[in-house]
Order: sequence, then C-alpha cells, then structure tokens
Amino acid sequence: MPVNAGPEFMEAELEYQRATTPEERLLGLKKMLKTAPKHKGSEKLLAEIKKKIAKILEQQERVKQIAKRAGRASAGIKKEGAARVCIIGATNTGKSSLLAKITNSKARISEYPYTTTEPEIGVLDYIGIKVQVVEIPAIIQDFIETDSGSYFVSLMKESSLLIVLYRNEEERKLVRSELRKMRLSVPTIELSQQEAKERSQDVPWKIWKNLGLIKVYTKQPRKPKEFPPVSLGKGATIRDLATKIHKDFVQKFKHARVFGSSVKFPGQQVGLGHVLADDDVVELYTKD
Ligand SMILES: Nc1nc2c(ncn2[C@@H]2O[C@H](COP(=O)(O)OP(=O)(O)O)[C@@H](O)[C@H]2O)c(=O)[nH]1
Ligand SMILES: [Mg+2]
Repeated sequence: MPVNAGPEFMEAELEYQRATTPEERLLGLKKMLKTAPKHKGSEKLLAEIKKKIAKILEQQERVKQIAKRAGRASAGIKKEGAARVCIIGATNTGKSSLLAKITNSKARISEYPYTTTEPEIGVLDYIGIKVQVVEIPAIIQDFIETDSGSYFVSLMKESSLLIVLYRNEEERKLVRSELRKMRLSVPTIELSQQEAKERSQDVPWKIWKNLGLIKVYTKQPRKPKEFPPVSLGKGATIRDLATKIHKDFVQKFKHARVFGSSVKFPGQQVGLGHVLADDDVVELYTKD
C-alpha cells in the first residue's frame, strides 16, 4: 500500500484483486493508475501498474492474432459426410479408445500420454448417415498458443459438435477454461470416461441427437422406405430434400406424400414448402 493512497485507489485495487477475467483486471488496473497518488514515493507503484497493463494488452493481442490465424487456416482435413464432430479432452482420457469404438478408425490407443499428436479421423456410420469424427490431440493449459493450436482450433470451429472426455473434475475444468479462451460457438457435450466406456453403444445416438439434424427416408409408392436416409438441417422442407436428391427434382415436382410426425395423417399430400420432421418417410411425385 503506497503512502497517501486515497479511498478511490483502494477501491480500484480491490476491483483488480477480485477480477476474474483479463478484461476486468485491465479495467481495475486502469482505474488504479488514474487514482494512484502521483509523487516521488509512488513512482515504483505506477511503474508496476503500467507493466501489468502492458502484459495484459500484449496477451490480448496474442490471442487476437492466434484467433485470426485459426480462422484463416484452411484446415488440411476435408469436411466430409453430414457433419463433423471433434473428440477433445486432456491426455489419456480415452479419446482414441472412443474413436476406435464408434468409427472405422485405427487410431493408436496407448497408456503413454500425448500419443496422438496429429488429428485422427474416423467415420461414424449412423443408420447409413456418415459423420466425420476427429480426435484432437490432448488439450493442455494455453492450448491455443501451442505450435499447432490454432490449426486444431480451426478444425473444432468448423465442426458441429464437440465431445469432451474427462476422468475427473480437474480435467473437466481445464477443458472448459481452454474452450472459453477459444471463443467457439459449437455445441458441446461432456462425457466422463466411465460413461463413454460403459455406454459406448449409446454414444452414436447421443451424437446424432446433438447434431441438430434430421433424417428423412424416401420411398417409391407401394415399396418399403429406402436406405440410407437423407440428412437435413432442422426446419428443412420438401424443397430442401428434393434439391439434395437431384437438382432437377424441384422443376419437375408435382407433389409429395409424407408418412411421419410432420403430417396429420399417413400419406398426406404436401407441397415444396412443407417442413419435415425426423424419421419422416417421403414419396416424391414428378410431372413426367
Ligand atoms: N481405466 C480406464 N482406462 C481407459 C479407458 N479408456 C481408455 N483407457 C486407457 O487409457 C489409456 C489412454 O487411452 P487413449 O484412448 O489412448 O486416450 P487418449 O490419450 O485420450 O487418446 C489407454 O491405456 C487405455 O487403455 C477407460 O474407460 N477406463
Ligand atoms: Mg489419443
């Protein structure tokens, strides 16, 4: 405490001490600088405050640059299938094990930490719908600032869902805090290693439910529904379905018959604007 510090300074210092984010810390420090006594005896204090401010600004600039690079990085991995899902977590949390269980991937599973240094990719087949699953190397403190951090973050940014694996609260908190720093807006589900192991058969369903997609089957009149189903975004219409099947379909479209929860009765006739629901079965009729 410097000599002659007024109540305003003490308040600012308290604000700084209670701050939980760099932005709040910066605000507190700036107030401290403004309200600190300015005389010979406080020079050291002023220098210290300025140094702390500079450090935060530098850190903020670094994070900004990294985020920029991450955004630009054209991820070397091509996005394939209906969606991309990333498995993330601290080291040895069973990411490779889960990837191997739910996809065709032969990722290396090892008791040694940091075995996975490159993203591992597998394809999950959910009732014929292909979902790309990417294992991101272990999340560590300040992950975004590691050598390939921005590249991995760009892979995560371009995914539809993140699965966080953890063994204990500490690992769960670490990943949460690193995710906050990455400023992603990707839906996230957390799974304990135990859940992932004991209920691995439920994981594909859980992934599908959290992707925000629907699956729709097509069929010919008087024939059974066809596999695989077509994946569409929530709120998709008959027009979206027709476009996805064939670009000419919309021009030739006459009407459709729908069986499923989006219609009042099975086989109801609908037009291009009709909004589909998960598991609908659709017959498309064209003017030929
Ligand atoms: N006890 C236990 N060990 C597991 C489980 N899942 C994976 N392991 C082991 O933990 C180690 C790391 O697994 P791995 O899948 O490579 O983890 P990763 O580093 O997150 O990819 C291996 O020795 C696995 O056999 C689990 O559910 N329970
Ligand atoms: Mg691994």
